[in-house]
Amino acid sequence: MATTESNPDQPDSTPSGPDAATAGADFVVVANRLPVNKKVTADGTVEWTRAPGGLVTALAPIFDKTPGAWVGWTGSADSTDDPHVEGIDIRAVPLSSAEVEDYYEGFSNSTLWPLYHDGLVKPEYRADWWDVYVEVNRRFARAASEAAAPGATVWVQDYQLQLVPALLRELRPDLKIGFFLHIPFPPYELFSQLPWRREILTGLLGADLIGFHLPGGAQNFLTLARRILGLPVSSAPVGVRTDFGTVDLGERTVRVGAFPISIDSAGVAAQAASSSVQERAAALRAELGNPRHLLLGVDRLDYTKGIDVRIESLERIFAAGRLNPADTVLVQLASPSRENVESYARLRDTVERTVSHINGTYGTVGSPPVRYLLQPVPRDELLAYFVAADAALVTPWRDGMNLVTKEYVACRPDLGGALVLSEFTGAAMELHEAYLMNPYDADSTDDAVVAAVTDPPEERRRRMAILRDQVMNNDVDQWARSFLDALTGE
Ligand code: GDG
Repeated sequence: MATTESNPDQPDSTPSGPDAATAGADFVVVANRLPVNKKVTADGTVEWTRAPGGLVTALAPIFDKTPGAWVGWTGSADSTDDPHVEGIDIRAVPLSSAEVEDYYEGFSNSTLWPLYHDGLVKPEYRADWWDVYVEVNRRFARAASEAAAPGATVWVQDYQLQLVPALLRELRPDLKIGFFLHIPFPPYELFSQLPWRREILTGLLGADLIGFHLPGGAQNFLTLARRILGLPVSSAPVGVRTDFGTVDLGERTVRVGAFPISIDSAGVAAQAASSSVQERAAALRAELGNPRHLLLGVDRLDYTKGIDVRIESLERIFAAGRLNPADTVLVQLASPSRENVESYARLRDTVERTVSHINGTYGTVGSPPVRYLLQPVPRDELLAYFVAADAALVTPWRDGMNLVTKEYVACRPDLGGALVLSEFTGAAMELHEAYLMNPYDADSTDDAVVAAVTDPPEERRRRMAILRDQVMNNDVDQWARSFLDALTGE
C-alpha cells in the first residue's frame, strides 16, 4: 500500500498485491503483524516470504480456496515496505516510530497486556497512548474496509485491535466481522480499572462473533457487557466451540464463544520425526554431557511466562537434595521480546541474576545446571530440544493458551517426555494429565517438577499418551474452521 510518510493516516486507496485487479477479497485477516519475512539478498534485492507457523499455517487452506487479504504492520517503524507474497493480498499498515511507542509498546503492551494478565505488572493508564491506539485502530479499520469485497468475511485478531470491529462496521455494514482474543480476558474487578472500558467493550461489540480461548473469558465478557454497558446478555453457560453466549444490541445480536487454539499437530510431529531433528536431539544431549534429567523451558522473555518460577523451584529442589545438580540440566531458551518496554528490561535482569545465582551455587566450572540462551533458535533446533528433553517446564503466572505445551506433546510419539504445566494457562483446561502445578505454591511446583522426572516410566507414558490424544485430535485447522463456521453460519 502506498502511503506518504508525512501523512501516514491517509492511506492511498489504490489496490495493490496479487488481487489488485479484483474488487477486493472475500476473506480478510486483520492482525497487528503481517505474516511475512523480509530477506535482502547479496545484490540488494528484497525478497518476501510467508512467515512460517501460527495463524498463517492455520489459515493457509482457506487462502488456497478463497482470494484472501491480510492487513497488518510489517514490524518496522517508519517503513515504506510494500511486501508481496504468493497467494495472499498483503496490505501493509504503516506505523511511525512515535506510533509504535504509543500504540504498541505503550497502550498495547504497557496497559492492556499487564491488565489482561492479572495485573502482574501494574498497568499504566495514559490518555496520550489511548489517543494513538484509537488512531491506529482507525487506520487498520480503513485498510480492512478497502481490502474487503462486498459481503466479505473479516477476521480481526487480538488485543492490539479491539476497536477495529466497531470502526469497520461503521465503514462497511455489509461485512461479516469476527474477533478473536489470543490472551486471557479479565474479570469485572480487574477490567473495570480501565478508564476506556466502555470504549473497548463497544469496539469489540462491532463484531458478529467474539472468540476467546476459554469459556471463562467469554463469561467475563458477558458479565462486563451487562454490568458496564447495561446490555441484555444470555445467562446460560458458554461451552467449548458450542453453546455461545449472546449480547442483545436491539438491531443485532453478538455471539460470544470459546475456541481454544492449537497447533499444526501433524505438521509439527512430522518435522520432529525427521532424521535430521532426531539426530540433532541425540547430539544435543551429548553436548550437554548426557545428563540423567534434561529439563526444558521455551518462552518469549515475558514476565507472564514464569521463567523465574521454574528456576527458583529448581534451586529449592537442589537445596533439599531432591535432585542432584551434577546430573540435572535445565535448558532455558528465551527469545528477546518487547525490549523497549521497561518491565521487560527489568525481567531480563531478574532472570539473569537468578540463573547466575543457581549456577554459582550448584554448578561446577565445566557444568552449570542452567543453560540460558537469550536468542531465538531456528525451528528445527527448537524441535530437537523438544525431542531431547525429559520434561518441559511450562510454569506461567498467566497465559492465554501456551502453544509451546502443545508443540512439546506433538514431538513425543515415543511417550518419553513429561509435561509440567501451570494451572494458570489455557492449555491446563484441556491437558489434565500433565503434571499440573500452582506457580503461587512453591511445594506444588517443586513436587510437580520432581515427579515429572522421577515417576516410574509407565506412569509418565500413560500421561503422555492421553496428552497426545488431545493434541493430535484438536489442531489449529479445526480451531480456524470452527470459528469461521460459527461466524459465517455454516
Ligand atoms: C500468545 C499468547 C497463545 C518461542 N521461542 C522460539 C520459538 N517460539 C515459538 C513457540 C510457539 C510460539 O513461539 C509462542 O507461542 P505461545 O503460545 O507459547 O506464546 P505467545 O507468544 O505469548 O502467544 C498465548 C498464543 O498467543 C496463541 O493464541 O497461546 O497464550 O500469549 O510457537 O514455539 N520459535 C522458534 N525459535 C524460538 O526461539 N523458532
